[in-house]
Amino acid sequence: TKDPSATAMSDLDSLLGHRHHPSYLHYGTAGFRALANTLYEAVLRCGVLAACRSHVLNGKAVGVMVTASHNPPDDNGVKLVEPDGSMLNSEWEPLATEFINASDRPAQVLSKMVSIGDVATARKAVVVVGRDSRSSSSTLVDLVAQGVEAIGGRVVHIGLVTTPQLHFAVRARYRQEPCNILHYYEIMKKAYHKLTQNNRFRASIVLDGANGVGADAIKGIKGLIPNLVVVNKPGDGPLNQDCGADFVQKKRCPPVVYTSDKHQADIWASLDGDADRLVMYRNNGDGVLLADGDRFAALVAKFVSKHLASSGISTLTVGVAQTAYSNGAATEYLQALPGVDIVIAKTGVKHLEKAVKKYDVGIYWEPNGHGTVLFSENAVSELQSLSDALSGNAQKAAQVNSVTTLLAVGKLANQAVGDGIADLLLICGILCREDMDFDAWLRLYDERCSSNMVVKVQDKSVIETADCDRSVKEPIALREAILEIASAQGCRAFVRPSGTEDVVRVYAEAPVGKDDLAQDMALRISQSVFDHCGGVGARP
Ligand code: G16
Repeated sequence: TKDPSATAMSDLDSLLGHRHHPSYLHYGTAGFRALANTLYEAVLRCGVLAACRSHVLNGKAVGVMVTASHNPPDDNGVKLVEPDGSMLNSEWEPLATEFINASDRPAQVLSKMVSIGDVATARKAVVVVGRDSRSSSSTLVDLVAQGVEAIGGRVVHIGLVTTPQLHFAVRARYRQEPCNILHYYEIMKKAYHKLTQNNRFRASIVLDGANGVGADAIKGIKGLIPNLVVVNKPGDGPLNQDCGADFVQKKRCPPVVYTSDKHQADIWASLDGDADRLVMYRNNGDGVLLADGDRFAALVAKFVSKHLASSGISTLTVGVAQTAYSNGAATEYLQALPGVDIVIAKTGVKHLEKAVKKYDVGIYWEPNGHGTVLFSENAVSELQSLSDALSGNAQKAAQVNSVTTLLAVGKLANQAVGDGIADLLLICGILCREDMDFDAWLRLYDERCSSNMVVKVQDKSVIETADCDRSVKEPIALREAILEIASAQGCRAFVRPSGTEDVVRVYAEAPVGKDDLAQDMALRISQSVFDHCGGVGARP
């Protein structure tokens, strides 16, 4: 008799064939990303991989999102989501990289983690698949499904969704809640009303949807923010081009609005292509006064720490995770908040998520606008028990108010991943409750000047970083150049290879009011990167 496992492996090898994507792909900051038309084979294999992951987790549904988020329209990507809605288990990342790149007998690679024959015969793997609005996404979804089904797994299609909606749906299924997008909106609406205590958010907002799926998804919360106008919807212009959260945050300038109407509002906000990031700003025509992810973290941490103190619960720990990009002034602000720990993590939500998981209330935001606040099971149950115990106690109204508020924050914030739409409601809800306007929010601290640049090099992997990307280990000449360029008082700078694009990112920070210095440092460091790491194209 034939060994079923060997048969399944050879069948799979012949389906997967030979690797033909042009370059070695890494499971990077947010999964695999590249030009969409180079990804077919990798995406098919991701379907197989996701089914295997679900199988080893005893048939719990795993998620696959087809998106390249903030990247240009011709790119696409794929990332895997664990059954509880978190990012793919980090032990599986190297396996994913090895499997996707194996040019010969790829099934052998997988068999290190799982017996392929078992997956195919048990037929219990379930994979929930979603996609963003890119024109290439439907084809890639079909390939994911083909990969899942090739080894007997079942696909649950949730169609066109934001990345956070996919994470939410996978987590909901795990918790035996309805795995659909209606449920997502219902939970948010209820929590928003609790948080605002049914008060109206008065300021007007123009929301830039980056010409992506977020501009459609926001319709689900229609009416919660009465003066909200959405611009840059799918089809208005190219995805993320000269608009969206990444553009506004990096360039510090307002988005292009692709329709001819003129818009004015108290506050502007930009989502990115798959709506997992949000930044807010005052738009003064040629520049912006930006509330980036650091400001979100500061406002949320201040609010949470105040309500924890007045809830009377002293046992819950609070941690805020930041990255190398976090502004020094934000770090100092957070350090001064009572009972709040600060931790630094490598760039990438997957690292921040891990860094705050040990806290009862874990707050993380990257300055690029990607973040959320996570409440542990323990935090929710302590708050819920106190809420039950105090129910109807008029003498403890302030305490009840704080407990109810914290529970609402934990429901409104996406508990799986950073979510631009949930974050918009969370920030508006907190501003409303605190009776704060946008300028008062910006006054929480004076941001230091910073500058971001990107440099193209032949091979970005020649750069090795240390200390959560805050210093360069290799090449030594680059390391020394950065130390020298950023040696002035109150300055710092670093470079790191991007995990989502084929570029090296450069960041420089200088004291308040020294914008020219920050820009000059970023330029000189970009030139060093170009000189020491094989720059491509025009020297910066
Ligand atoms: C992704 C990650 C973020 C990360 C960003 C940039 O964002 O989810 O955590 O900050 O890429 O990463 P890198 O600097 O390595 O290119 P998105 O919105 O594209 O999914």
